[in-house]
Amino acid sequence: MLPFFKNLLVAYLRARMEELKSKISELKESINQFATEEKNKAETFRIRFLGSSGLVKKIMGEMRNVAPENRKQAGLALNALKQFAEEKYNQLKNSVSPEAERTSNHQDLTLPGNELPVGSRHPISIVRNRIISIFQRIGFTVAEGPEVEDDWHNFTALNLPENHPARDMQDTFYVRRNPDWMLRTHTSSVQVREMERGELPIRIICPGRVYRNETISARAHCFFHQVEGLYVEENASFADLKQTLYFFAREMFFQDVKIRFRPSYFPFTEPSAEMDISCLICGGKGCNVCKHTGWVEILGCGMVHPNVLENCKIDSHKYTGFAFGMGIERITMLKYQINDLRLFSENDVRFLKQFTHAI
Ligand code: 2NL
Repeated sequence: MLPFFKNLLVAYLRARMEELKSKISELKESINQFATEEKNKAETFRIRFLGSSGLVKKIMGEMRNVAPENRKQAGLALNALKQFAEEKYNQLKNSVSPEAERTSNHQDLTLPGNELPVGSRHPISIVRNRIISIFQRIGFTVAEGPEVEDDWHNFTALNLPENHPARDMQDTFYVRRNPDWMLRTHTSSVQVREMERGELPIRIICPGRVYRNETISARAHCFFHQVEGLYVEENASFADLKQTLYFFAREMFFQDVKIRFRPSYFPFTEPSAEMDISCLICGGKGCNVCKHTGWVEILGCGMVHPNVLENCKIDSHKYTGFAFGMGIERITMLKYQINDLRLFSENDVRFLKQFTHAI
């Protein structure tokens, strides 16, 4: 062959070889990048690359165009490509689809669980329910009544004198249409209704929302929640009151809690007292919560005033009774160390979420 033609042929074959090499590396790249949303990944791959009209088969045919001295090199490269494609195929065949993985029994039980978006009870509800269940265990039942009350049930029957400050417009929300009506200022009104029914003895607790005309702050709100209790029977005594409330404090807070009673005054009880428990935070040593006294006040109580019994047509010579009242917000604040009353009515999810696992 003439040297000129020979050179031309060599250049041509060299170019074909380079072309084949770059085709091989392109194909290798697309094998590597192979991804599909199709269900049968491995089979899709096989048809595209390894099948009788697949891309690997097709590129094998290009061997024909390769110069004899390059055949070995081209053959090695093509075999390597085929092997690479087969490996990828086996890998696809053996890999488990995420769908299959999700439904298989072979799950990694050490993985953290998926958090379900569960709601939570309001802390006031949690504490109210606990208070109710403690008293239910010693024979009290729940009584409920209207939130809009008349003067008799909210004030007069409870021995509140005509000029008592609680009756003032400043402290009580009256209904404009009828000044005899108001939003109840305590759930004692429910207990008055119960005493009027005249079924004795009485052992009830009255949880519910009550209203006071206050400027809203960290320590006061225009509504809050109360649980009041009433026990009326022949021979009910102050000792019974103490033991009942002692049991309550131990169940509600902790078993070796200490209690003390301080004399107090309420128009509807005589004698009246306030009950303190040893500070939950410092255990009585003195801290900010108990203002360094070692004690925190949790409720007011006393023996039902004879006038109240008589107002409800109960013979005060035959029957005696004790009563108590506590603010659920106060108990909740002590129990969970919450320092602002407004948190209870703002419904800030960051606050409410913290009670997801409380019961
Ligand atoms: C407090 C104090 C108290 C009562 C509520 C009551 C009810 C009737 C008769 C007599 Cl029908 N008393 N309730 C008695 C003493 C105290 O509540 O600090 N509440 C948040």
